Amino acid sequence: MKRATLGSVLVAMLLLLIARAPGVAAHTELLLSDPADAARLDAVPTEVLMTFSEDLLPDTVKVSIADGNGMVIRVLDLIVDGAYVTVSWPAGLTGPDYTVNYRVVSQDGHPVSGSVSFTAGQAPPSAAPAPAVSASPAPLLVEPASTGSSLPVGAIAAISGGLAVGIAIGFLFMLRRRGSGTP
Ligand SMILES: [Cu+2]
Repeated sequence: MKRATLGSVLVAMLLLLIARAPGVAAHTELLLSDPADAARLDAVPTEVLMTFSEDLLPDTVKVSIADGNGMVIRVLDLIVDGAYVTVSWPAGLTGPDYTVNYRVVSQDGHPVSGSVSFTAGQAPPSAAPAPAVSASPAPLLVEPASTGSSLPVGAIAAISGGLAVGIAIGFLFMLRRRGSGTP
């Protein structure tokens, strides 16, 4: 009885610890952004505006923008005002796919990261379209390796040889029985 009570107290304490662990409880989150996530724009924006649910520690805000062509630019030209972040659009990115990655720390000290992705403008025309049909199809038949074939063939021969001997013995027994059975 006493042991059971102690056990349940320990379980309750453990659950409390898990609930208080960073990352489990709800912290700062991005409430909205402009451009919005999954937006489709005609041209790249001059700024990206992000609104978070809590005031941020200004020096902790890190933003980078990646395009779909492998370029990632860390944006240093940004303004943090309470829960608002204004990011100036950097030069050097090519569209049409963009991902804005952010990492912020709110007043409670917990880091939160995430991203906003959108498309802007048209995809540049591809210089060399990939050919749809291959000129030389891959061979369908593959020759067996000469080194590996000798052993299995021998094994098969031995097995079939043994089988033939067995059948022959069985056949002889049957003939003998039939011969002894007839008067
Ligand atoms: Cu938090």
